Amino acid sequence: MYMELDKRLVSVVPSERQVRFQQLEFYAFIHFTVNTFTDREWGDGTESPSIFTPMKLDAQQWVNAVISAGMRGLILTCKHHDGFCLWDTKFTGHNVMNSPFGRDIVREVSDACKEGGIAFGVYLSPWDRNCPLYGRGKEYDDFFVGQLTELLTNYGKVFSVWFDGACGEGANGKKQYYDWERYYAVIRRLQPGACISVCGPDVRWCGNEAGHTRNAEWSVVPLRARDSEIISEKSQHEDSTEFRQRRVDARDEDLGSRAVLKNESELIWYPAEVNTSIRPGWFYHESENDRVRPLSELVDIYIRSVGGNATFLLNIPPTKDGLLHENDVKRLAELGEFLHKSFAENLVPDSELTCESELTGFGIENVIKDSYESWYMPNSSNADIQIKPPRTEKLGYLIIKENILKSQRIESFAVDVMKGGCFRELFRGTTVGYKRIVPLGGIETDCVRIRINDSRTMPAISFIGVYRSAGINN
Ligand code: FUL
Repeated sequence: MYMELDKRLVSVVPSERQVRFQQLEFYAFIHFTVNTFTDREWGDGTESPSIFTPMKLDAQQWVNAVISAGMRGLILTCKHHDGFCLWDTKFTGHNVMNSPFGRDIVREVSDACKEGGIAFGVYLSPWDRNCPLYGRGKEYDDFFVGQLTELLTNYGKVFSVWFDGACGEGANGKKQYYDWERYYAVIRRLQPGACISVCGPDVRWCGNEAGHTRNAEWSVVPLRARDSEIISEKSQHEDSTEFRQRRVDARDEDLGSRAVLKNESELIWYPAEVNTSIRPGWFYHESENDRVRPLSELVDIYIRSVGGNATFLLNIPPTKDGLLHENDVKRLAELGEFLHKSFAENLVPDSELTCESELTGFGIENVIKDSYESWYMPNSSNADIQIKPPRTEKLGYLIIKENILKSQRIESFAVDVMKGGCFRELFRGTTVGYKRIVPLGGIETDCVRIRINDSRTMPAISFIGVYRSAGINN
């Protein structure tokens, strides 16, 4: 019934840079500026560089903590809304070199990321409350492009340029019309491998900062906005004209079902990123010293984001010393340990794998390889896959991944486990996409069945993983 539509939908696939980005899965945000010293969330641009004294700053400590959590990248607020720059820029004196600290933090962090083998990304706030050129059109664009050029040429490879659309200028405030297309062109020229996130064409803001996720997360969405008025009203994130015309609101619950897409002529691959902080604020506040999110909450967000076809950007704010607080460091290590234990050994390679549907040339055994070269495609949009481990096990999680080079196809699936000689449905899901993690709650069984109930043409599965329960949280 949907054949023509489905064919069109699955023709939308990610760019190479989007695939590489998605494979990072989980990466850190570091919010650090004069706000850390003024105890605020938004600076007003009048802060003196003399207050910036993170004398114990150690970028390696940050990177080690990030790696311990299992994160694969780090995005640094090189300039937040207050305009204070964490690097040695020639475009403004309002920068770290004129503070008592006097060292180029972007240099130290990007070097530490390189050494630690994780990706490095830059957050550069378009809204700048210090720059006198802000609100003066091209003059500010020239300044902004100059800053962008410094960041994208002097600090090695960048995986993400994170553009924040927040702008708190009131009714009489300065109005700057950003030349987004020009910014994007500079990024494509200088760092063709970088994704432009949030106010940009490559990675979509999930629509909230609390860590909430959608039940069904689609990467294929309409190009244009439904109503430009509503989108700028509902979302703090403005973007180019094209962006403002987008027919989806970042906060809408259903962005990509067939019902939403059926009358859309222009579609794009635009995957979601979930961003939230490990603490109540984006910046560190002494009064919130002990308010680090509990492990169970972080695990839950991880499972719903990384395991829900999104990426997870978790903010950890350094203290006035320039170090991550010991509470945060401890929590990150706990999270890393949890993830490590929970996904320690995939039982599928030693299991008996069967599939009721015929194959179209790609073997079911390929789904243990987790590579886009080897995958499995049943010849119909429904399939039952059975996984029989050698012995009865208590199971923690199941992972299914689609080969996103073939777009996102699965619309609905279910997971059953064998109990007392018959299958019992344990989970009913919607989308799979890049990755779906299904909690199995420690259930004891010797057979798991995945039922793909509906798919936009034949499902292309690139990986299946079944894991023993680590005895915590699942
Ligand atoms: C928002 C900003 O206003 C916050 O300060 C923070 O940077 C967050 C990630 O984005 O729009």
